Amino acid sequence: MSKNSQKVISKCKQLRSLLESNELEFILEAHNGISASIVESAGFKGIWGSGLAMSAQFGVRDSNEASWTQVVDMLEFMSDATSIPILLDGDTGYGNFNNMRRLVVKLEQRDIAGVCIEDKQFPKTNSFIDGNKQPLADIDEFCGKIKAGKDSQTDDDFSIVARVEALIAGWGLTEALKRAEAYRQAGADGILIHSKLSRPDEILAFAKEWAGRSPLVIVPTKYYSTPTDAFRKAGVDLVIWANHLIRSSVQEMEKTSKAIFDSESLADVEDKIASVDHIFQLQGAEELSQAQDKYLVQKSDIHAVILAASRGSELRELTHDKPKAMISIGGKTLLGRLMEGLKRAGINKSTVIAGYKAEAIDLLGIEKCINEDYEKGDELQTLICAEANFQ
Ligand code: SPV
Ligand code: MG
Repeated sequence: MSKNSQKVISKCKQLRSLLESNELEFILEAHNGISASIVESAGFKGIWGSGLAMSAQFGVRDSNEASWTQVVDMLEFMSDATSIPILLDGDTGYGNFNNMRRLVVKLEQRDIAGVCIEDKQFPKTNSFIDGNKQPLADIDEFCGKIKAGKDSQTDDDFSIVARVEALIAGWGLTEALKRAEAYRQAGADGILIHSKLSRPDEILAFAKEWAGRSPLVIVPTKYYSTPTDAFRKAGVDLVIWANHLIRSSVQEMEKTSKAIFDSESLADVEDKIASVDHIFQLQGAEELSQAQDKYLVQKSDIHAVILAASRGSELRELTHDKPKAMISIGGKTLLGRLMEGLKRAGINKSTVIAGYKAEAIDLLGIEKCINEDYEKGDELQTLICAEANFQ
């Protein structure tokens, strides 16, 4: 299939397929543009826009201290940097049904494929901080929020996942199932059942009772040692690895900053960190330089040739050990002055043709050609020496 006839599958459709596929699927947390593109490069089919990770990278708490528009602005960078779908951790929807409606509209505008909202109250706090003290939302109010979100989406494939916090808050399996069923009936495209236990028992019990009524999503942060196959067998549809890039980058940043501080040098860290070229590559620098070649007519395309081969014997002893181009006037050589003038005119590439005392022409950053026959004083011949630099 030619490139142009390839059908691009919308991000909303891609996320919906992950939720509804018959395979167990996985998405990984990202918290900014570069981490999002790393998730995609690793091969993941989707991104979790984690509230914990995004608030952490802003340096604030996971308690709605970052405003929802700050979150959405960051998501835009993440979405622009990638071609896989993002499921936003939308906390409680940042308010009531009306805030939820506006959130969905703004997410669709920025090509975010779906949002997960949790049945807690605004402002929420992370489920792993005093989970059982956290008040849950009223079921009917939360169902209204789901309906309002579904009624606001313009793309049928935009997904709203309802996150059940009953197990986190210590309300038990029956309450969790009751809530999940109510949210399913309100129109949720999937149910995220969350747990803070280090064993998967309550999640597996939930999955058994849920019995595939709608796509089931889990976040095994605390029960991480459970073999993934157990989730597969339990009929889970989507696993969210929720915070592992922010945690790994924090650990590396701490190590690197301590090493640089302690050693007052970069020598020990240089080969332990990503190269500057790798950062350029992740930023897509290559594409920009191709685009520049295509669209930007630059003065720097102009290549100057400076003929500096002759001695300038009229200047006698002044040119005893250097060509006239290297005579200094007011602390600056003639050649240096000329190069500055070229730079000011936007001409950054020059070839200097040296001959007499060529070694004396030692200005930084110049490209030098030598005319061995400079004594003939044939300027055309001098010019020809630069021919190779114009291939
Ligand atoms: C997040 O990644 O922000 C989540 C998942 O909500 S958790 O932190 O496990 O609650
Ligand atoms: Mg969160």
